[in-house]
Amino acid sequence: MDYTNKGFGTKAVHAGNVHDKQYGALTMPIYQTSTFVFESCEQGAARFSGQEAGYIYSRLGNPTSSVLEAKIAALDGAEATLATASGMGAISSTLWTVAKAGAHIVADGTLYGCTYALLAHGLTRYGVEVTFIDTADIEAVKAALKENTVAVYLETPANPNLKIADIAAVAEAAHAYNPEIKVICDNTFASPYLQSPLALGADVVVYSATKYLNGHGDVIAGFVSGKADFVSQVRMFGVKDMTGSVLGPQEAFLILRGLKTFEIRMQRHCESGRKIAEYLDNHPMVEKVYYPGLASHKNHEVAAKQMRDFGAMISFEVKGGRAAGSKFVNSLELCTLAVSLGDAETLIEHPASMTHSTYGPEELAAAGIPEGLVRLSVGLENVEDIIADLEQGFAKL
Ligand code: LCS
Repeated sequence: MDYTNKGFGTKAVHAGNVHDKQYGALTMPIYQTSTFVFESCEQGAARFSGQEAGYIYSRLGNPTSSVLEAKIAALDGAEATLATASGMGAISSTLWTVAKAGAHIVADGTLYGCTYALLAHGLTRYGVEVTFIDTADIEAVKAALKENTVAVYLETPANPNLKIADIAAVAEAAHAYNPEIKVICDNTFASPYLQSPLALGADVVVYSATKYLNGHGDVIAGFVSGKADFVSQVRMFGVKDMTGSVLGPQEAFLILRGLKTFEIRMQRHCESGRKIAEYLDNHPMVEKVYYPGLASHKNHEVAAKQMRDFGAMISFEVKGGRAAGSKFVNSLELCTLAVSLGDAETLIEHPASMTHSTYGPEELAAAGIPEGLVRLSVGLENVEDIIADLEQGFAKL
C-alpha cells in the first residue's frame, strides 16, 4: 500500500513495514545478525558491486534497520533515510561526507554542545574552515558564503535557547549563491511531527533519534534524511568508511516500537508544553521564557510559519541568575535533573554547566546562552503535576 497521502499517525504505524512471509509476524523481527549468507561467490560479488540488491553485512544495512529507515523517510518526506548509532554519528558521518581539507562550512553559533565542538574543535583540526554566524540573520548568511562553502549547518529550534531560523530563507540564500551547497538542518527539537525541513528547501535533515523519535529514554540513535544519492554517499562513505556509526537491530526495533505512539506522544508533549510555557511566562519568579509558541519570542512569526506546533522544549531564566536557577532545579521532585530530552519523563538541566559546557564563557554569550538558563523538556506526565512541582520549587526560592 502507498502511504504517501495518508495521515502522519498512519505513516508512523504502517509506512515502510515489511511483513514476515515465513511466520506472519505482525511486528518486524529483530534481525540480530552481523552478516548475511551468500548462495555463491558470484552472488556475493554481485551484491558488492551493486548489481544485485540484498544484504551483505550489517554495517551496510540490516532488514530491521531498513524498515525503520523507510518509515523515517516517509515521515520526513525524504527519498531516503540512514539510521546511525547516535545523533552525533548522523552529524559527523554527514559532515565527513561533505567536507574535506580546504572546504568551508557556515554554521550557526548556537548548537548542541558536541555539534559545536565537532565543528569548532574537531573538523578544523583537519583543515576544514568553519564560520559561525546567526542563521536567523539572512544578511549574515549571505555575507558568510564563499567559493569553497560546501555546507550551511543549523538547528531550528536551536538547543538550548530555542532560537528560530527561517529554513526556507536560509536555503534560498545558500542555493542562490551555489546550488551545490548542502543546507543541513538538525530537526531534533522539532521532530518530523512539527517540521519538514526538506519541504522548506533544506537538502539534508539530521536527528538525534535518542529524543522524541524513540521517546522512551532507552536508546541512543540518529538519522540522516535527504536525496537518495546523498544518503547513499553518507552510508557508503560517511558511515561505512569514516565513522562506522551504525545502528544495531535491537535499537532499530525499539525505535520502531516507540514510533507506533509517536503522533499521540507529540500531541501530548505540545499541549503540555504550551500550558507550561504560559505558566512560566506569567510567573513572578521568572525573568524570561524562551519558547517559540509565545508571541514574545523573537522569531515567533517564523516559527508559526514553518512549524505545525511549538513542541515541548522550554528554556527560562529564574530571577536571581545562576544561583537561584540551581537552587530551583535542586528542589524539584517530579521533574528529573538529567540531560537528554523528548522522553516520557520531564527532564530539566543547566546548559552552561552540562550540555553546553563545551562552550567557553565568551562563546556562550556570543551564542545567546545566558549562564543562568534552565532547560526543561516537558514529558508525558499530567501537566498539573508538572506545574505543581515547578510551583513548589519556586516556593523554596
Ligand atoms: N543534535 C541535537 C539538537 C541534540 O540535542 C543532540 C543531543 C544531538 C544532536 C546529539 O545526539 P546524540 O548523539 O546524543 O544522540 N542532545 C543532548 C542534550 O541536549 N542533552 O543530552 C544530549
